[in-house]
Amino acid sequence: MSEFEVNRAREEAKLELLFSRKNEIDDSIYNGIYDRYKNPVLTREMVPLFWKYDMNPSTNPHFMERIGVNAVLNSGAIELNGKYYLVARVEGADRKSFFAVAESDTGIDGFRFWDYPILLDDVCPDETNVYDMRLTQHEDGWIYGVFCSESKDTSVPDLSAAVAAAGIVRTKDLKTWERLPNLVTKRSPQQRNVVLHPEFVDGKYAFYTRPMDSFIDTGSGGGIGFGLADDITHAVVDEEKILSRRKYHQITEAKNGECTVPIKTDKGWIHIAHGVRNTAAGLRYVIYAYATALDDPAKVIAEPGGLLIGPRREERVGDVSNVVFSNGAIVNENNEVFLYYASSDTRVHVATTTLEKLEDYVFNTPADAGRSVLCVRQRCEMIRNNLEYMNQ
Ligand code: M1P
Repeated sequence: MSEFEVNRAREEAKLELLFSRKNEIDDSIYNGIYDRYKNPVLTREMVPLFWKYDMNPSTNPHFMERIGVNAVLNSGAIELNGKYYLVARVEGADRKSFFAVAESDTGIDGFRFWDYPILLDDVCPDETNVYDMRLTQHEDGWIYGVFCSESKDTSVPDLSAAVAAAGIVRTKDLKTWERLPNLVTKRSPQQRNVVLHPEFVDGKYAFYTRPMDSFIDTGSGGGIGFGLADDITHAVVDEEKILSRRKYHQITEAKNGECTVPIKTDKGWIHIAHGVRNTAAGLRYVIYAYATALDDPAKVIAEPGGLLIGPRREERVGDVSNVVFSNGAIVNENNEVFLYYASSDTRVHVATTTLEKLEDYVFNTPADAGRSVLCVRQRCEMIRNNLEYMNQ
């Protein structure tokens, strides 16, 4: 066999092994709220070989990567006709991200990318990078993808200065995508982590926003915002009301952002979000949850204290270490919840739970008491109750 044939056969075998590998719950990391799994559901190793290699031996005798892939991370998620779909952020070796659909029968393993990534309409000549698409099955009949559209900020001399905006696309089948104008938020110069609510609110399209003064720092942006737009084809939000606030010495201190499309339950909308704090080792991203009223998705009714998912074990290391980030969840017809999250901007995992358990977590976890002494009191009360009950 030629060098090309040997290398190709080995790499194909490795790929097939990854696709056929069954995923299992990792019992060693129990918390009763959700299950983590032994394997990630998507990694850079699961990208089709023909996305990276020239598959023709006469032009690529060494079977050498021509256009590499660096990472597969923050993925939007949707269930359609009983199949689980992720619209993953794929980051090329050239640092440019793009979107690609991966499909699975189970939601926990066997994710395979479709043959082609999504080629967006080239409507923004200044747009350099796109990432982190949230998929909303809206009651108007469309599936919307809202993502970060990043351009260079040419108004300042800093080479790294950038502007983040919310790009909007829509589709019915994840195959044909129509690009709509980017969201305009009148009061906020930059936006990232924007999510479209699945239902009309007061007859309007409702967005969860994340007002920011600059590209990295949210600055005066107080947290996750909420605003209404009359027309999705020219979406403009005049006012943003802050619902999940950044708070001193809580997990949201440095910044936060809406993660997934809110999940409708009998008790309210359950929101999955990320919170960021600064540490000597850099920013640390965790995932948290909160709930808003069914009849007013901008009114917070439950704020469980602390993190829901934090980076653990190998999740803690990657291109941007100490990060978990989510932008997609699926609730299937059995009320099973599949929460997709990326670790350290490198690979995608799933955590599974049920709607009932998620509700229990959100509505029965005490709020952050705000100060150590109050948190210890909170914990002592539970210990006292437990000891009384256990010693009966
Ligand atoms: O690197 C961690 C995350 O940083 C950004 O999130 P945020 O806007 O909240 O800071 C995003 O670029 C995200 O893609 C990335 O995972």
